[in-house]
Amino acid sequence: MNDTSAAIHPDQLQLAEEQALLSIGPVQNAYIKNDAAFFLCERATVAVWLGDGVFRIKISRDAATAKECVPLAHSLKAQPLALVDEGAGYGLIAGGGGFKLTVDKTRFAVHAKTLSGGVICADVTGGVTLTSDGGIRCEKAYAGEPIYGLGEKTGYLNKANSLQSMWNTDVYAPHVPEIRELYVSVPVFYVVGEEASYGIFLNNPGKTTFSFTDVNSYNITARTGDFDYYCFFGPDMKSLIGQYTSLTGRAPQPPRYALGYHQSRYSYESEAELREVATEFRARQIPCDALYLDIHYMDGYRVFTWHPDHYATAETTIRDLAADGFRVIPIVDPGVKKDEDYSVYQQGRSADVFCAYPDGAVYTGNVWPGESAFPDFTDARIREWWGDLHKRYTDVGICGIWNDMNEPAVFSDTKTMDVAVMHRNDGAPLPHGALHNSYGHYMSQATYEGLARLLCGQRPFVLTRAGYAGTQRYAAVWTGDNRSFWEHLTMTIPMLLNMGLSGLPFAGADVGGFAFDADGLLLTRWMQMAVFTPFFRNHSGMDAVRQEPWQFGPVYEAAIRKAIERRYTLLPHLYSLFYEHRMTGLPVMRALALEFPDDRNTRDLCDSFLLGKNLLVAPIYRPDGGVRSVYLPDGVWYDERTDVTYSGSQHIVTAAALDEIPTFIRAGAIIAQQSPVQHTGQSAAALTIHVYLGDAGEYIYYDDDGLSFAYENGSYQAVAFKLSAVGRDSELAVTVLQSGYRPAEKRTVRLAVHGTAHDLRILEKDAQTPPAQRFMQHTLIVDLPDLLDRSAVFTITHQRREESD
Ligand code: MIG
Repeated sequence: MNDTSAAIHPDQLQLAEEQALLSIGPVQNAYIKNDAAFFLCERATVAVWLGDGVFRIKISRDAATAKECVPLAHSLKAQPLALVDEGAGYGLIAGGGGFKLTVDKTRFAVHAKTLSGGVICADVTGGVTLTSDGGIRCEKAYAGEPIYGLGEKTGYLNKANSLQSMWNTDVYAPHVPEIRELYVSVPVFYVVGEEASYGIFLNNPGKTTFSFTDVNSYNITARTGDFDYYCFFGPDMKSLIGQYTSLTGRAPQPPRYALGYHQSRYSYESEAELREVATEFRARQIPCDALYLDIHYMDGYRVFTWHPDHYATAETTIRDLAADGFRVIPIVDPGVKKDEDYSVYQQGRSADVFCAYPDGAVYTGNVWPGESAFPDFTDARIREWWGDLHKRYTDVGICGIWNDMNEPAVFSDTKTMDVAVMHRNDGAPLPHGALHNSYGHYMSQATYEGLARLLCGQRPFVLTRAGYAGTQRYAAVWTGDNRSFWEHLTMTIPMLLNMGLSGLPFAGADVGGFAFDADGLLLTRWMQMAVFTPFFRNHSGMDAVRQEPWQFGPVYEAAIRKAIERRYTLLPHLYSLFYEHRMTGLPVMRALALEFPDDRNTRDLCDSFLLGKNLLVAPIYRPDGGVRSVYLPDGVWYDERTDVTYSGSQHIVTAAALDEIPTFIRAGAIIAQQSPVQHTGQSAAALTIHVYLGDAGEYIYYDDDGLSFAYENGSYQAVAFKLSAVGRDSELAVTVLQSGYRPAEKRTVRLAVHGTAHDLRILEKDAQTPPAQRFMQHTLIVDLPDLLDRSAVFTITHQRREESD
């Protein structure tokens, strides 16, 4: 019925029932206790904390406590409050907060204003309500500003006019715009106004909905639990992301191999097949750092086991592949097969680790291994138990784990665990329905922390399908079962951009598409785009055509090799961007709206993106002809392929042959690149700092050993570059910020100066003789072996060629 027009037969159509909403009533009492203000309303308690540029409001049907439902990386630093009775309302201010809240007494509502009176955000009067199905709803005034964030969602970039819902779900059906719930839920969004912007983070891992479809207001509903939200504000989206990630945390520096090219398939079914794939990569000189083991490596899909025939000598294979520069990353699902003879199940039963109903009966659900029990990752003791099990992997040389099915997915009508199951939740038990969206997050935490303990100082790598706000602290995320459709190549861009804005910098989609059949052109164009996405893994489903880089013949293979090599040349830049993320919270892959907030043309733009601040990627995302339009924002832009420049604030048309990727670099850019390698275990022969003249710019180059946690104690190298104009000339200031690491291997270090004039010359300030310099086409190349080792200032002059020669 639902699949035909009968679904919209007039007799079938019923208007969605309006929720009965009940105001939480007037404020009956207000007081300050410790660092919070409490407002006791007729039907709810509201607690308020004020910090610097941020406030937290927790609306509870009963007494409110300060405890967060999912702990944050850093809690809000609450400031001492002053509560003033102003007649119709209360005024609430904090010392250095820079803003004031006004609380309406008769029909509870909060207005947040800056001290100069500008409205930050405001509840509509009586807009805080209880829903008839047990939820809490908050409605705020809205003027149609663009909305960004909301994590992993289909559709385009700007979520204004949309309805979104958070409930981690395993969605194999095609990811179309009307699908509102995918694997990851990050309940954060930004309202970006022309003058000021604010963000709201609702820390509630139950089901929550966000509706931006009305004209003068939007509303947010939490179906279970407290309505516990943070509102932060700032001049622009960058400052909001900084605030959001200072609460929920930032991603650690990934191990370098995690940024290389990864190859996966459901499944490489035997050691022989896995070795064959590895051999092809090296024989064909296509760089690759990791190979994945999907569910067939296990014995009857029992996690932490090996298939007795197909992976009987896994340890040898893993060591051999490691010697050839490949990491092997096995899949681990949460479901533990209910099998009395299986040690993990036995241990789990005796250690009492599985999710259970309030009466103690263990919950089981059907997944790959058949009937299975699910560890209760909401409990620290159980996370530790699970983490320790990974010794079975680390003992054979594994250092990265792929977590799948952790929504959790269950093959049942509801697609997930029974919501009545009671989680331990570190001593504050809550039903699954109230914690659902955090299950995958806690599983990633357990996996990450377990690996960190077992790997003796090496950085773990965890890839997860499900996640929540803060999962960036533990795992990279991939976007699940997309399809080999051009539409999905296109959709990947806004999806990953919003994930980045939602604090998840390390994300990627199955390159080439998971389900359905890719072809050579689609795979090539998708690879070319994915070179610039933070996580870069080709993965495909069991009944889809194979899509390793060589599967569609030599012409496509050559184009794909070139794309993957391009990825490897960009590794120093990517690595530096993860450092920038750690310092600022900014994503690696960025919406143009983030970097060019004053340019209205960037508001909805998502057919291109930036890698960092200045590298604009305009992938070919349709099969028709390799030509597209590109919007270049304000500034001067170099076509990276030719160094031809364009002035910005205009659309241009660009063509890209099968092996080309349209990329544009903004004048003022400084970007570190290296010569390609076959995998990150090899050291590059050359490191080049590219400088694009024509505007001012800054950059921090970052490097460390790529493997250990020594960077946390200063064993890293950070060098700041600052480009500025001095009259007609340019000056490049190099400042060593940290010199606690230096690569062991010898390599060439050089500057490549790109300019519009063909007559550049470089001289170190106060030096007698200029360094040896040459031109490659129009680019000035200067070998400077100690460029990263000492602070220096260079002058780049423009002079006529006759004089310089
Ligand atoms: O229900 O492990 O998204 O990447 O290959 C399918 C098999 C289970 C879903 C993952 C996909 C993986 C597949 N898994």
